[in-house]
Amino acid sequence: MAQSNVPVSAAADESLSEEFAVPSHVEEVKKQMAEFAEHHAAANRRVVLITSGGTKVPLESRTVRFLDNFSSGRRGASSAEYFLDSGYAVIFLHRHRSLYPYTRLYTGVNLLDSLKFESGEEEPCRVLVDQKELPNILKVLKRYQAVKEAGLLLPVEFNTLSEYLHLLKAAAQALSSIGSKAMFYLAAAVSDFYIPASEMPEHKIQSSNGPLQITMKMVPKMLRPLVKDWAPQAFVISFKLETDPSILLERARRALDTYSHQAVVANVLDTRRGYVVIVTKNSQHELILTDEEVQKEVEIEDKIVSKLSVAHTQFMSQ
Ligand code: 9Z3
Repeated sequence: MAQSNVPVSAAADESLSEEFAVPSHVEEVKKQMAEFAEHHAAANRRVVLITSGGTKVPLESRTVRFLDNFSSGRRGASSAEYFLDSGYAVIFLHRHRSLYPYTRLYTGVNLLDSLKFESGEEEPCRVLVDQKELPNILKVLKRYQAVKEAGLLLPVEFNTLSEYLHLLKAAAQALSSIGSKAMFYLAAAVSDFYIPASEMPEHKIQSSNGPLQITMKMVPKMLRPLVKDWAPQAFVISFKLETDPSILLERARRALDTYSHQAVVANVLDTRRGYVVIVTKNSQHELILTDEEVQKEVEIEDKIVSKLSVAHTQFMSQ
């Protein structure tokens, strides 16, 4: 593969360390991720790094207010399960409290409504699960425990935008040693804008000062250094979200042209659970859930992951 001597992305890389505080645990997490990746690659397993959830951007350094976005983390959490079912080991880089593999299936449930204790005088008595309240709990629990015991899922949390950016860089560097066995599946909805720490008021913004005007800077694009410098042999998938379907494919193609990675999963906010397009340099492939599939509770992530894992196999054999 042709590589330039000077990293194309040095500017993005520099602004990352200058403008975003480096989290204190980043080196420790990087080591964990590198060991995880090497262990699984040695067992001939592929490793996918999934990013998941939204980001919060603070408006004050002693933060009272922040800008957030809609992402629930469902795409990332359900995809993690399908990647595990397809034989991948998964690093799950997710926003704190966004949806999590397996537990996501029970987010609408009040735990206390699904438990009861065995009647009787004896203490301690046993607590029982009402399986009607937690559908498929036996199957899900078995799968969750098997994944955990086999050490196939490495969860890594982020809270702030700075943490996300530094942990993604650390992950990319940690996975570079396993070359094309690594996949990046960048499903997180990361803010494009932020207020630099040096320009942020320390204290709560006062409404008595009248209407608020803020200027935000552009968040550096991580895809460029990831593809060019940090993990140049990896199979890289980004996601493109729009609300206007008429510009979706053009934007997805533009991202591919700009970053030269392997594929973009394009989706529209309102239809994202049932329709996506996988765009590559030479193709575009629609994935749609039929009404019958929706009835049977098939998830579109099942289709996305099978399509991409086949494409990853082809990529590795090139
Ligand atoms: C996505 O497009 C994901 O599919 C969703 C999933 C965030 C829509 P949920 O978490 O939703 O299941 O509720 N992720 C990427 C969104 C994004 O911000 N992409 C950037 C862009 O479109 C490029 S990296 O410009």
